[in-house]
Amino acid sequence: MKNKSVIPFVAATASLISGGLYWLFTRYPMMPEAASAQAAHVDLAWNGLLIVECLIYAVIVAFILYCVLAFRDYTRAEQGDKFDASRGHLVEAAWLLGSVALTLALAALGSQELRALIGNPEADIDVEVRAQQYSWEFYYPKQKAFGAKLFMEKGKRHRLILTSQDVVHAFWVPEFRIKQDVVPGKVISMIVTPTKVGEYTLLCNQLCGRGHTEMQGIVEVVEHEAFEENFKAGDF
Ligand SMILES: [Cu+2]
Repeated sequence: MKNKSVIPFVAATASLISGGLYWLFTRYPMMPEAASAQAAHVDLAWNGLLIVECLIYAVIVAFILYCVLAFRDYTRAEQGDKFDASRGHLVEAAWLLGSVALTLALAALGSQELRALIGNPEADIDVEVRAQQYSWEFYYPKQKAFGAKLFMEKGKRHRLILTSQDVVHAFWVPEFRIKQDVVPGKVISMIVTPTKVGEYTLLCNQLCGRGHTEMQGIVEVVEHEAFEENFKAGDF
């Protein structure tokens, strides 16, 4: 026999579990501080998905709890009540339509965010980023200068022109939230707009050999004056 009195308990428990998870993930974020204009788009997608996932999780937990508690046979009868499956199609249709709508909505949001990230190739500053086992090198074609670190101006759009001299590497600065494979034989461009002055670590994110974990670089983001000053003496 169906026992509807469990509904408040089921609703409260499911909300508590998924609300608790959401609190945990937002209280202790998995991402470091955001330091680029692109990071806002990635974080929006990440946090939006987190909300959707917690809601879906609540529905699933509620459904399982409800089935376990509401349909439990306390009489321990030999044979249970007849199960009425006539409304099953309705549940299936609702679940299918809901999933399709959610998938399309997420795909629309995803393409919009992706366009915001890679749709506009315009840039203020060009930097050629050359990867090789196990170091990074930076060249500024306009300033005609080589750099031992990636020097960037706050608020400017930088076009990073990525090439590899040997194997596949990947450019990754977690604070910028962008990651791009660097493939030998290919020239791949990527736009980054740093928004916070500071020093960050550039990591290689593709296993590229025995020295992979040491393949790190320094990224320094400075204000306009410091950026101009830096190139006065040529290479840095
Ligand atoms: Cu590498």
